[in-house]
Amino acid sequence: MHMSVKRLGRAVTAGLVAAAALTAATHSAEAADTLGSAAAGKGRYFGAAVAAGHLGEAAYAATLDREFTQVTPENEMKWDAVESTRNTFTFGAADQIVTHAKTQGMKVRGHTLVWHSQLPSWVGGLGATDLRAAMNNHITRVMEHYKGQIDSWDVVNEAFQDGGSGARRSSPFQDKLGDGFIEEAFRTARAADPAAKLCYNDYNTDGVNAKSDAVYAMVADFKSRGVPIDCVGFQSHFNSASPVPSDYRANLQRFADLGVDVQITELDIEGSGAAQASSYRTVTEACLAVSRCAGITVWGVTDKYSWRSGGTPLLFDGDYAAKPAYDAVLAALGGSGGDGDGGDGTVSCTATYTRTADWSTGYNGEVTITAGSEPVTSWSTTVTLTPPQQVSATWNGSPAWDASRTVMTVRPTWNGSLAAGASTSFGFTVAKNGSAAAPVVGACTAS
Ligand code: G2I
Repeated sequence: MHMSVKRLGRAVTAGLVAAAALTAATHSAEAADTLGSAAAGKGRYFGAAVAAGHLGEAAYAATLDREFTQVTPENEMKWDAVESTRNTFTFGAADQIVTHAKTQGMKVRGHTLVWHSQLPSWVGGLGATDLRAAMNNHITRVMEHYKGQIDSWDVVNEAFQDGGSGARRSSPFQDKLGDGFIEEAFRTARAADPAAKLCYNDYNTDGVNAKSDAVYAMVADFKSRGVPIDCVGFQSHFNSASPVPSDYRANLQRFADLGVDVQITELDIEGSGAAQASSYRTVTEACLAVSRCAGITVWGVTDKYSWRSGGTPLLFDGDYAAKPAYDAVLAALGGSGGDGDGGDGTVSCTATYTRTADWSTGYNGEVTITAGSEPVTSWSTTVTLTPPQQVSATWNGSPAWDASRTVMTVRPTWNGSLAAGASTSFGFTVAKNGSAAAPVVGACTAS
Protein backbone atom coordinates (compact mmCIF):
# COMPACT_ATOMS: atom_id res chain seq x y z
CA MET A 1 0.00 0.00 0.00
CA HIS A 2 1.08 3.54 -0.58
CA MET A 3 0.22 4.64 2.92
CA SER A 4 2.67 2.89 5.19
CA VAL A 5 5.26 5.03 6.89
CA LYS A 6 8.19 3.13 8.27
CA ARG A 7 9.08 4.83 11.49
CA LEU A 8 11.42 2.14 12.63
CA GLY A 9 14.29 1.76 10.25
CA ARG A 10 15.20 -1.73 11.32
CA ALA A 11 16.54 -4.27 8.91
CA VAL A 12 14.07 -7.03 8.23
CA THR A 13 15.58 -10.43 7.61
CA ALA A 14 13.41 -12.26 5.15
CA GLY A 15 13.15 -15.49 7.09
CA LEU A 16 12.13 -13.75 10.27
CA VAL A 17 9.11 -11.97 8.96
CA ALA A 18 5.76 -13.16 10.15
CA ALA A 19 2.76 -10.98 9.47
CA ALA A 20 -0.82 -11.14 10.60
CA ALA A 21 -3.51 -8.58 9.97
CA LEU A 22 -6.65 -8.15 11.99
CA THR A 23 -9.37 -5.64 11.42
CA ALA A 24 -11.92 -4.33 13.83
CA ALA A 25 -14.55 -1.84 12.93
CA THR A 26 -15.80 0.17 15.83
CA HIS A 27 -18.31 2.95 15.83
CA SER A 28 -19.23 4.90 12.78
CA ALA A 29 -18.36 8.56 12.29
CA GLU A 30 -20.04 11.49 10.70
CA ALA A 31 -16.72 12.30 9.07
CA ALA A 32 -17.13 13.52 5.53
CA ASP A 33 -14.99 12.08 2.86
CA THR A 34 -11.53 13.57 2.40
CA LEU A 35 -9.01 13.83 -0.42
CA GLY A 36 -6.64 11.49 1.37
CA SER A 37 -9.23 8.81 2.08
CA ALA A 38 -10.72 8.95 -1.40
CA ALA A 39 -7.25 8.75 -2.97
CA ALA A 40 -6.35 5.86 -0.64
CA GLY A 41 -9.41 4.06 -1.96
CA LYS A 42 -7.74 4.28 -5.37
CA GLY A 43 -4.33 3.21 -4.08
CA ARG A 44 -2.91 6.74 -4.30
CA TYR A 45 -1.68 9.38 -1.88
CA PHE A 46 -2.98 12.93 -1.96
CA GLY A 47 -0.49 15.45 -0.65
CA ALA A 48 0.32 19.11 -0.22
CA ALA A 49 3.41 21.27 -0.11
CA VAL A 50 3.83 22.50 3.44
CA ALA A 51 5.72 25.38 5.03
CA ALA A 52 7.02 24.75 8.55
CA GLY A 53 6.15 28.30 9.55
CA HIS A 54 2.43 27.69 9.10
CA LEU A 55 2.13 24.46 11.10
CA GLY A 56 1.37 26.46 14.22
CA GLU A 57 -1.75 27.94 12.63
CA ALA A 58 -4.61 25.77 13.88
CA ALA A 59 -6.77 25.94 10.74
CA TYR A 60 -3.78 25.23 8.51
CA ALA A 61 -2.74 22.18 10.50
CA ALA A 62 -6.32 20.95 10.86
CA THR A 63 -6.94 21.16 7.11
CA LEU A 64 -3.63 19.50 6.35
CA ASP A 65 -4.19 16.69 8.83
CA ARG A 66 -7.78 16.07 7.78
CA GLU A 67 -7.33 16.04 4.02
CA PHE A 68 -3.80 15.03 3.09
CA THR A 69 -1.78 11.83 3.35
CA GLN A 70 1.54 13.13 2.00
CA VAL A 71 3.60 16.29 2.40
CA THR A 72 6.42 17.97 0.50
CA PRO A 73 8.43 20.64 2.34
CA GLU A 74 7.97 23.71 0.12
CA ASN A 75 11.39 25.25 0.81
CA GLU A 76 12.83 23.68 3.96
CA MET A 77 14.88 20.88 2.35
CA LYS A 78 16.42 23.01 -0.39
CA TRP A 79 20.18 23.49 -0.45
CA ASP A 80 20.05 27.09 0.83
CA ALA A 81 17.93 25.95 3.78
CA VAL A 82 19.96 22.92 4.87
CA GLU A 83 23.56 23.76 3.87
CA SER A 84 23.92 27.51 3.51
CA THR A 85 27.49 27.18 4.77
CA ARG A 86 29.61 24.41 3.36
CA ASN A 87 29.37 21.22 5.38
CA THR A 88 27.27 22.83 8.12
CA PHE A 89 23.82 21.28 8.03
CA THR A 90 20.68 22.84 9.49
CA PHE A 91 17.65 20.60 9.54
CA GLY A 92 15.41 22.31 12.08
CA ALA A 93 12.58 23.52 9.84
CA ALA A 94 12.61 20.43 7.64
CA ASP A 95 12.63 18.21 10.73
CA GLN A 96 9.52 20.01 11.97
CA ILE A 97 7.66 19.00 8.83
CA VAL A 98 8.93 15.43 8.84
CA THR A 99 8.02 15.01 12.51
CA HIS A 100 4.55 16.40 11.87
CA ALA A 101 4.10 14.05 8.91
CA LYS A 102 5.22 11.06 10.94
CA THR A 103 2.78 11.76 13.76
CA GLN A 104 0.04 11.86 11.13
CA GLY A 105 1.22 8.81 9.21
CA MET A 106 1.85 10.88 6.09
CA LYS A 107 4.38 10.11 3.42
CA VAL A 108 7.12 12.67 2.76
CA ARG A 109 8.57 13.69 -0.61
CA GLY A 110 12.06 15.10 -0.25
CA HIS A 111 12.44 18.29 -2.28
CA THR A 112 15.10 18.76 -3.55
CA LEU A 113 18.78 17.72 -3.57
CA VAL A 114 20.35 19.17 -6.73
CA TRP A 115 18.78 22.29 -8.26
CA HIS A 116 20.16 25.46 -9.83
CA SER A 117 17.83 27.65 -7.73
CA GLN A 118 17.91 28.41 -4.01
CA LEU A 119 21.54 27.38 -4.20
CA PRO A 120 23.96 29.17 -1.85
CA SER A 121 26.53 31.29 -3.67
CA TRP A 122 29.47 29.29 -2.29
CA VAL A 123 28.43 26.35 -4.46
CA GLY A 124 28.72 28.39 -7.64
CA GLY A 125 32.21 29.50 -6.66
CA LEU A 126 33.71 26.01 -6.57
CA GLY A 127 35.88 24.43 -9.24
CA ALA A 128 34.78 21.16 -10.86
CA THR A 129 36.54 18.74 -8.52
CA ASP A 130 35.39 20.54 -5.44
CA LEU A 131 31.87 20.96 -6.80
CA ARG A 132 31.55 17.25 -7.48
CA ALA A 133 32.64 16.50 -3.92
CA ALA A 134 30.25 19.11 -2.53
CA MET A 135 27.31 17.77 -4.55
CA ASN A 136 27.89 14.20 -3.46
CA ASN A 137 28.47 15.25 0.14
CA HIS A 138 25.24 17.26 0.13
CA ILE A 139 23.18 14.39 -1.26
CA THR A 140 24.72 11.90 1.15
CA ARG A 141 24.43 13.99 4.28
CA VAL A 142 20.86 15.12 3.67
CA MET A 143 19.62 11.69 2.65
CA GLU A 144 21.35 10.00 5.56
CA HIS A 145 19.72 12.45 7.96
CA TYR A 146 16.29 11.37 6.70
CA LYS A 147 17.16 7.77 5.90
CA GLY A 148 14.10 5.54 6.03
CA GLN A 149 11.71 8.47 6.40
CA ILE A 150 11.34 9.70 2.83
CA ASP A 151 9.07 7.98 0.36
CA SER A 152 10.52 9.72 -2.71
CA TRP A 153 13.33 12.20 -3.26
CA ASP A 154 13.54 14.79 -6.01
CA VAL A 155 17.20 14.02 -6.62
CA VAL A 156 17.58 16.44 -9.51
CA ASN A 157 15.13 19.25 -10.21
CA GLU A 158 14.61 21.29 -13.38
CA ALA A 159 17.82 20.40 -15.22
CA PHE A 160 16.42 21.01 -18.71
CA GLN A 161 15.84 24.25 -20.59
CA ASP A 162 12.46 25.52 -21.62
CA GLY A 163 11.70 25.84 -25.29
CA GLY A 164 12.39 23.61 -28.21
CA SER A 165 16.09 22.86 -27.84
CA GLY A 166 15.83 19.92 -25.49
CA ALA A 167 19.14 21.12 -24.04
CA ARG A 168 20.25 21.04 -20.43
CA ARG A 169 19.83 24.20 -18.42
CA SER A 170 22.94 26.13 -17.51
CA SER A 171 23.83 25.73 -13.82
CA PRO A 172 27.04 25.32 -11.84
CA PHE A 173 26.52 21.54 -12.04
CA GLN A 174 25.82 21.44 -15.77
CA ASP A 175 28.47 23.97 -16.68
CA LYS A 176 31.29 22.45 -14.64
CA LEU A 177 30.43 18.74 -14.48
CA GLY A 178 28.59 18.26 -17.79
CA ASP A 179 25.56 16.05 -18.52
CA GLY A 180 26.94 13.32 -16.28
CA PHE A 181 26.13 15.21 -13.09
CA ILE A 182 22.54 13.91 -13.18
CA GLU A 183 23.59 10.28 -13.38
CA GLU A 184 26.19 10.82 -10.67
CA ALA A 185 23.61 12.41 -8.39
CA PHE A 186 21.25 9.46 -8.79
CA ARG A 187 23.98 6.91 -8.13
CA THR A 188 25.08 8.77 -5.01
CA ALA A 189 21.46 9.02 -3.86
CA ARG A 190 20.84 5.29 -4.24
CA ALA A 191 23.84 4.53 -2.08
CA ALA A 192 22.75 7.01 0.60
CA ASP A 193 19.19 5.68 1.13
CA PRO A 194 18.44 2.57 -0.89
CA ALA A 195 14.81 2.50 0.33
CA ALA A 196 13.85 5.92 -1.02
CA LYS A 197 12.39 6.23 -4.50
CA LEU A 198 14.59 8.47 -6.62
CA CYS A 199 12.82 10.98 -8.89
CA TYR A 200 13.66 13.47 -11.59
CA ASN A 201 11.26 16.45 -11.29
CA ASP A 202 10.50 19.25 -13.76
CA TYR A 203 7.89 21.70 -15.10
CA ASN A 204 6.67 22.33 -18.64
CA THR A 205 7.16 18.62 -19.15
CA ASP A 206 3.49 17.88 -18.49
CA GLY A 207 2.55 17.32 -22.13
CA VAL A 208 4.48 15.82 -25.02
CA ASN A 209 6.92 18.54 -26.14
CA ALA A 210 10.60 19.06 -26.84
CA LYS A 211 11.45 19.45 -23.16
CA SER A 212 9.55 16.34 -22.04
CA ASP A 213 11.03 14.45 -25.01
CA ALA A 214 14.50 15.31 -23.71
CA VAL A 215 13.62 14.12 -20.21
CA TYR A 216 12.05 11.00 -21.70
CA ALA A 217 15.24 10.24 -23.61
CA MET A 218 17.29 10.65 -20.44
CA VAL A 219 15.03 8.33 -18.43
CA ALA A 220 15.05 5.74 -21.23
CA ASP A 221 18.84 5.92 -21.30
CA PHE A 222 19.06 5.57 -17.51
CA LYS A 223 16.77 2.54 -17.56
CA SER A 224 18.72 0.90 -20.38
CA ARG A 225 22.06 1.38 -18.61
CA GLY A 226 20.88 0.57 -15.10
CA VAL A 227 21.29 4.08 -13.70
CA PRO A 228 19.02 4.11 -10.64
CA ILE A 229 15.81 6.08 -11.22
CA ASP A 230 12.37 5.14 -9.87
CA CYS A 231 10.07 8.02 -10.65
CA VAL A 232 9.48 11.16 -12.64
CA GLY A 233 7.72 14.16 -11.15
CA PHE A 234 5.48 16.35 -13.26
CA GLN A 235 5.13 19.65 -11.45
CA SER A 236 1.91 20.68 -13.22
CA HIS A 237 1.82 24.43 -12.56
CA PHE A 238 -1.01 25.54 -14.83
CA ASN A 239 -2.72 28.81 -15.76
CA SER A 240 -4.46 30.25 -18.80
CA ALA A 241 -1.15 30.75 -20.62
CA SER A 242 -0.09 27.21 -19.77
CA PRO A 243 -3.25 25.10 -19.44
CA VAL A 244 -3.48 21.36 -18.79
CA PRO A 245 -2.18 19.86 -22.06
CA SER A 246 -4.58 17.67 -24.01
CA ASP A 247 -1.98 14.89 -24.04
CA TYR A 248 -1.32 15.09 -20.29
CA ARG A 249 -2.48 11.52 -19.60
CA ALA A 250 -0.67 10.16 -22.66
CA ASN A 251 2.53 11.85 -21.54
CA LEU A 252 2.30 10.35 -18.03
CA GLN A 253 1.63 6.97 -19.61
CA ARG A 254 4.65 7.03 -21.92
CA PHE A 255 6.94 7.70 -18.97
CA ALA A 256 5.23 4.98 -16.92
CA ASP A 257 5.82 2.61 -19.82
CA LEU A 258 9.56 3.16 -19.37
CA GLY A 259 9.24 1.39 -16.02
CA VAL A 260 9.15 4.34 -13.62
CA ASP A 261 6.42 5.63 -11.34
CA VAL A 262 4.98 8.99 -12.26
CA GLN A 263 3.94 11.53 -9.66
CA ILE A 264 2.10 14.82 -9.96
CA THR A 265 4.31 16.81 -7.67
CA GLU A 266 3.42 20.53 -7.51
CA LEU A 267 -0.08 20.83 -8.87
CA ASP A 268 -1.74 24.23 -8.90
CA ILE A 269 -4.08 25.74 -11.47
CA GLU A 270 -4.77 29.46 -11.50
CA GLY A 271 -8.42 30.44 -11.87
CA SER A 272 -11.68 29.99 -10.03
CA GLY A 273 -15.07 28.35 -10.13
CA ALA A 274 -16.13 25.77 -12.66
CA ALA A 275 -13.26 26.30 -15.09
CA GLN A 276 -10.65 25.71 -12.42
CA ALA A 277 -12.64 22.74 -11.12
CA SER A 278 -12.78 21.20 -14.56
CA SER A 279 -8.99 21.42 -15.02
CA TYR A 280 -8.42 19.87 -11.61
CA ARG A 281 -10.79 17.06 -12.55
CA THR A 282 -8.86 16.42 -15.77
CA VAL A 283 -5.57 16.14 -13.91
CA THR A 284 -7.03 13.84 -11.26
CA GLU A 285 -8.62 11.57 -13.86
CA ALA A 286 -5.34 11.41 -15.78
CA CYS A 287 -3.50 10.17 -12.69
CA LEU A 288 -6.17 7.57 -12.01
CA ALA A 289 -5.98 6.38 -15.61
CA VAL A 290 -2.26 5.61 -15.32
CA SER A 291 -1.67 2.71 -12.98
CA ARG A 292 1.87 3.84 -12.19
CA CYS A 293 0.70 7.31 -11.16
CA ALA A 294 1.44 7.02 -7.44
CA GLY A 295 -0.25 10.19 -6.24
CA ILE A 296 -0.92 13.88 -6.51
CA THR A 297 0.62 16.70 -4.50
CA VAL A 298 -0.88 20.20 -4.66
CA TRP A 299 1.58 23.04 -4.17
CA GLY A 300 0.13 24.37 -0.95
CA VAL A 301 -2.82 23.99 1.40
CA THR A 302 -4.52 27.36 1.03
CA ASP A 303 -4.60 30.07 -1.64
CA LYS A 304 -3.40 32.66 0.85
CA TYR A 305 0.04 31.08 1.17
CA SER A 306 0.46 30.01 -2.46
CA TRP A 307 3.66 31.12 -4.25
CA ARG A 308 1.23 32.75 -6.68
CA SER A 309 -1.58 33.60 -4.33
CA GLY A 310 -3.03 36.21 -6.72
CA GLY A 311 -3.97 33.34 -9.02
CA THR A 312 -5.92 31.50 -6.28
CA PRO A 313 -4.61 28.20 -7.67
CA LEU A 314 -5.33 25.76 -4.83
CA LEU A 315 -8.20 23.69 -3.43
CA PHE A 316 -8.90 25.72 -0.26
CA ASP A 317 -9.47 29.46 -0.18
CA GLY A 318 -7.82 31.83 2.27
CA ASP A 319 -10.39 30.92 4.94
CA TYR A 320 -9.80 27.18 4.41
CA ALA A 321 -13.18 26.72 2.75
CA ALA A 322 -13.20 23.99 0.11
CA LYS A 323 -13.56 25.40 -3.40
CA PRO A 324 -15.42 23.91 -6.38
CA ALA A 325 -12.04 22.52 -7.45
CA TYR A 326 -11.96 20.53 -4.21
CA ASP A 327 -15.37 19.00 -4.92
CA ALA A 328 -14.26 18.12 -8.45
CA VAL A 329 -11.11 16.37 -7.25
CA LEU A 330 -12.99 14.52 -4.53
CA ALA A 331 -15.64 13.39 -6.97
CA ALA A 332 -13.01 12.29 -9.50
CA LEU A 333 -11.34 10.25 -6.75
CA GLY A 334 -14.63 8.47 -6.17
CA GLY A 335 -15.55 10.29 -2.99
CA SER A 336 -18.38 12.77 -2.68
CA GLY A 337 -18.73 13.79 0.91
CA GLY A 338 -19.35 10.30 2.13
CA ASP A 339 -21.13 8.12 -0.41
CA GLY A 340 -18.36 7.26 -2.82
CA ASP A 341 -15.93 4.42 -2.44
CA GLY A 342 -13.46 6.58 -0.54
CA GLY A 343 -14.72 6.75 3.02
CA ASP A 344 -17.55 4.55 4.23
CA GLY A 345 -18.30 6.39 7.47
CA THR A 346 -16.83 3.63 9.63
CA VAL A 347 -13.80 4.46 11.76
CA SER A 348 -11.53 1.43 11.73
CA CYS A 349 -7.94 0.32 11.81
CA THR A 350 -5.80 -2.73 11.20
CA ALA A 351 -2.82 -4.00 13.15
CA THR A 352 -0.09 -5.88 11.30
CA TYR A 353 2.76 -7.63 13.09
CA THR A 354 6.31 -8.12 11.81
CA ARG A 355 9.28 -9.65 13.60
CA THR A 356 12.05 -7.23 12.69
CA ALA A 357 14.99 -8.82 14.48
CA ASP A 358 15.72 -12.13 16.14
CA TRP A 359 18.58 -13.39 18.27
CA SER A 360 19.13 -16.31 20.62
CA THR A 361 17.64 -14.71 23.71
CA GLY A 362 15.15 -12.26 22.26
CA TYR A 363 13.43 -10.66 19.33
CA ASN A 364 12.04 -7.30 18.21
CA GLY A 365 8.46 -6.95 17.03
CA GLU A 366 6.87 -4.11 15.13
CA VAL A 367 3.14 -3.49 14.84
CA THR A 368 1.89 -1.21 12.07
CA ILE A 369 -1.44 0.46 12.70
CA THR A 370 -3.24 1.54 9.52
CA ALA A 371 -6.39 3.65 9.51
CA GLY A 372 -9.26 2.48 7.33
CA SER A 373 -11.17 4.73 4.97
CA GLU A 374 -11.98 7.32 7.64
CA PRO A 375 -9.58 9.38 9.76
CA VAL A 376 -8.78 8.00 13.21
CA THR A 377 -8.48 10.08 16.38
CA SER A 378 -7.07 7.33 18.54
CA TRP A 379 -6.42 3.58 18.47
CA SER A 380 -5.40 0.68 20.64
CA THR A 381 -4.42 -2.92 20.19
CA THR A 382 -3.11 -5.80 22.30
CA VAL A 383 0.02 -7.93 22.11
CA THR A 384 -0.22 -11.25 23.93
CA LEU A 385 2.98 -13.13 24.78
CA THR A 386 3.62 -16.76 25.49
CA PRO A 387 4.91 -17.13 29.09
CA PRO A 388 7.61 -16.99 30.28
CA GLN A 389 8.39 -14.38 27.60
CA GLN A 390 8.67 -10.82 28.88
CA VAL A 391 8.65 -7.48 27.10
CA SER A 392 11.85 -5.65 28.03
CA ALA A 393 11.39 -2.45 26.01
CA THR A 394 8.78 -0.59 23.96
CA TRP A 395 8.98 2.42 21.65
CA ASN A 396 6.54 4.73 19.87
CA GLY A 397 3.60 3.41 21.87
CA SER A 398 2.30 3.57 25.40
CA PRO A 399 1.93 0.12 27.03
CA ALA A 400 -0.39 -1.01 29.83
CA TRP A 401 -0.27 -4.52 31.34
CA ASP A 402 -2.56 -7.14 32.75
CA ALA A 403 -1.66 -8.66 36.14
CA SER A 404 0.28 -11.57 34.62
CA ARG A 405 2.22 -9.25 32.29
CA THR A 406 1.39 -11.43 29.30
CA VAL A 407 -1.14 -9.08 27.66
CA MET A 408 0.17 -5.65 26.71
CA THR A 409 -2.40 -3.07 25.58
CA VAL A 410 -0.75 -0.38 23.47
CA ARG A 411 -2.12 3.08 22.79
CA PRO A 412 -0.56 6.12 21.09
CA THR A 413 2.09 7.82 23.21
CA TRP A 414 0.43 11.18 22.65
CA ASN A 415 -1.42 12.15 19.46
CA GLY A 416 -3.07 9.13 17.88
CA SER A 417 -4.53 10.96 14.88
CA LEU A 418 -4.15 9.22 11.55
CA ALA A 419 -5.49 10.39 8.21
CA ALA A 420 -7.61 7.84 6.37
CA GLY A 421 -5.37 5.12 5.02
CA ALA A 422 -2.34 6.40 6.90
CA SER A 423 -0.08 4.29 9.11
CA THR A 424 2.03 4.48 12.20
CA SER A 425 3.93 1.80 14.07
CA PHE A 426 5.20 0.86 17.50
CA GLY A 427 7.83 -1.63 18.49
CA PHE A 428 8.93 -3.80 21.39
CA THR A 429 11.71 -6.11 22.47
CA VAL A 430 10.84 -9.50 23.95
CA ALA A 431 13.10 -11.56 26.20
CA LYS A 432 12.41 -15.12 25.05
CA ASN A 433 13.20 -16.83 28.38
CA GLY A 434 13.28 -20.07 26.42
CA SER A 435 10.24 -19.55 24.16
CA ALA A 436 10.57 -18.26 20.60
CA ALA A 437 6.79 -18.20 20.04
CA ALA A 438 5.34 -15.29 18.08
CA PRO A 439 3.13 -12.89 20.00
CA VAL A 440 -0.56 -12.70 19.13
CA VAL A 441 -1.62 -9.25 18.04
CA GLY A 442 -5.25 -8.54 18.83
CA ALA A 443 -7.79 -6.54 16.91
CA CYS A 444 -7.13 -2.87 16.33
CA THR A 445 -9.73 -0.64 17.94
CA ALA A 446 -10.20 2.85 16.52
CA SER A 447 -12.16 5.91 17.56
O1 G2I B 1 8.30 28.23 -8.19
C1 G2I B 1 7.39 27.24 -7.88
C2 G2I B 1 8.06 25.90 -7.67
C3 G2I B 1 8.68 25.42 -8.99
N1 G2I B 1 9.26 24.09 -8.82
C4 G2I B 1 10.20 23.94 -7.74
C5 G2I B 1 9.62 24.48 -6.43
O2 G2I B 1 10.58 24.38 -5.42
C6 G2I B 1 9.14 25.88 -6.59
O3 G2I B 1 8.65 26.30 -5.32
C7 G2I B 1 8.80 27.65 -5.01
C8 G2I B 1 8.19 27.91 -3.63
O4 G2I B 1 6.82 27.64 -3.69
C9 G2I B 1 8.40 29.36 -3.24
O5 G2I B 1 8.00 29.55 -1.88
O6 G2I B 1 10.14 27.99 -5.00
C10 G2I B 1 10.34 29.37 -4.79
C11 G2I B 1 11.81 29.73 -4.96
O7 G2I B 1 12.33 29.24 -6.14
C12 G2I B 1 9.86 29.74 -3.39
O8 G2I B 1 9.96 31.12 -3.20
C13 G2I B 1 10.82 31.54 -2.19
C14 G2I B 1 11.05 33.02 -2.35
O9 G2I B 1 11.64 33.23 -3.61
C15 G2I B 1 11.97 33.50 -1.28
O10 G2I B 1 12.10 34.90 -1.37
C16 G2I B 1 11.43 33.10 0.09
O11 G2I B 1 12.36 33.44 1.09
O12 G2I B 1 10.27 31.28 -0.92
C17 G2I B 1 11.15 31.61 0.13
C18 G2I B 1 10.57 31.13 1.47
O13 G2I B 1 9.32 31.71 1.67
